[in-house]
Amino acid sequence: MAGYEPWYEEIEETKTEKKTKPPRLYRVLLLNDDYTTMDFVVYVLETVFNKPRDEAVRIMLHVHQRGVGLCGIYTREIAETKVNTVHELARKNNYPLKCIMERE
Ligand code: TYC
Repeated sequence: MAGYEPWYEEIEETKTEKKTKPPRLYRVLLLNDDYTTMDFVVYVLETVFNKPRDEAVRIMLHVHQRGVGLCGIYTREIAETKVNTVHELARKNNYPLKCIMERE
């Protein structure tokens, strides 16, 4: 085909791959408080963070004993959505549960 040079496309593709930076990642953390029930925290870890029951219990107990615990590591939009979902669920159920995100 006139004017079609397949080797040119390959060079362009390689350049694109090199320029694409990996997205920034954020840790999503749960904070302890004296009022939220352990069952509710386990429920949040299962439903919002997709943790199996045994891991959800382990994370909940870690937060209860140490004050803070890691729920997962996500890109910014996903981390923001998880934090908002936790706060919405907590508010609807009258718990003061707090969730924060921080740069990896
Ligand atoms: N400390 C709470 C209690 O004794 C349980 C709890 C665990 C609350 C983890 C919040 O992120 C939390 N009922």
